[in-house]
Amino acid sequence: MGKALEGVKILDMTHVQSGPTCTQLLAWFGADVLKVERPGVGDATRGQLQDVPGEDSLYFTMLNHNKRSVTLNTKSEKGKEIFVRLIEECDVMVENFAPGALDRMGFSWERIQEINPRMIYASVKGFGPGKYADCKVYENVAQCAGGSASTTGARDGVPTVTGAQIGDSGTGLHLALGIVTALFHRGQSGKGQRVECAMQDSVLNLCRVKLRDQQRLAHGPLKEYSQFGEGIAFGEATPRALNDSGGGQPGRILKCKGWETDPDAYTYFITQAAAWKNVCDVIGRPEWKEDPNYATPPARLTRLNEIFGVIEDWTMTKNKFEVMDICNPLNIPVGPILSMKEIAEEPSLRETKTVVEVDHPGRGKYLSVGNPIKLSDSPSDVERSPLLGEHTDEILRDVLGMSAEEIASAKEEGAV
Ligand code: CAO
Repeated sequence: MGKALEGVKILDMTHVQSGPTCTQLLAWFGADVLKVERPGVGDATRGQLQDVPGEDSLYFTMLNHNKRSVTLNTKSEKGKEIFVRLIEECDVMVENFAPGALDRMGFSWERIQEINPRMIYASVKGFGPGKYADCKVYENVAQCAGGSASTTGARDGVPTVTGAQIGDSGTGLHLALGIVTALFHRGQSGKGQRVECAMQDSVLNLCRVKLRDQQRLAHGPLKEYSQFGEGIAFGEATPRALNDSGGGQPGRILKCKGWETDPDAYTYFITQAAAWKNVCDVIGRPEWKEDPNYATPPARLTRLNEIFGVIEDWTMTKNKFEVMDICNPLNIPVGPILSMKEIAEEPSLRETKTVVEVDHPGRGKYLSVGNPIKLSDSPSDVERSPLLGEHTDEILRDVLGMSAEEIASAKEEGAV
């Protein structure tokens, strides 16, 4: 079986997390991703948060699977010559340098189009055009500027960033979709185009339900938020709502057996209207099924703290997996709070290759997250990340047709 993106060549000028997540996804789908790195330096994450001294960090290895690494000094004259030839040979160029970095190197979008009109040129930046366009941006800044932090955390606590890397990996995902869309379009038009994703925009896209709530506020309080039932007035902006469900079905994180000593002994419990009668039976409150104070969703909204308190009295008698086993067959949506340790050890995630073990010549075996997008006819096995410049000779020879002498001379000049 062939891979979906076989034959697509990606000139990968990405570093850190947002760009590399994008090109890693494309590599998993079969694209030939040529990661360009500065000679002797490479992607800064190779050396960041190192757990095995002197070896590529997990930060790097887990974001750069299935790629080939070529070292190239794109600021030297010879390096620029080689870079132009790579632009001629590739279908897509991806970068997430600080604003203007590639222009300063002499490779503006106009110049890239001149070299290869079929090129799809994809960039991640912190902000879109406007007054912040020149800013350097990292994950948490994007979470703050995209509306996530102001709507995450406890109402009376500080704005909070999430563990999910929605600014970096989230933007990488958006960019990957932009690239395959542009590739599809090129099939008809024959022309490349520019694809740009701002981290602020991507975070906001993932937070759109909070902008929904901002507009609902103009028409009255947000009744599914706990603070409504607690009689606390709403302000002008969508508030933080701790673990309240983001949708129309009230939900909370509740303690389970063992919570006193296990920080992850919790379940997420949703009182979906359709399953309400089953909830009443499970928690030993069958009378709530007919009681007008509890029988309908609107009646329950002012009593959520009491209702979830009673449900929690029940969940605390079971461990989080027992809660799942009991509720699932009754169509009550619940989910255990899984620790990273539990996820790493979960057999079903290993079976689907969502969690994979990878062998690396320097650091040995480590766990990674495989491709979460499964295509029925296009397998995507995870291959280890490349060492710095591991494929330089191979790429210069096979992709650009350079002779051994030319490669040796480029090395002598410090261009590769
Ligand atoms: N040869 C020669 N020079 C190279 C090179 C190569 N192969 N690869 C990179 N460089 C140069 C760049 O041209 C740039 O030089 P100038 O500053 O002289 O133009 C320099 O290396 C470093 O680029 P940078 O400014 O992007 O790096 P930084 O560490 O200072 O900033 C970051 C990092 C992430 C804040 C910034 O790149 C950025 O804002 N990117 C866009 C937003 C983004 O993706 N953020 C997510 C970060 S986590 O995923």
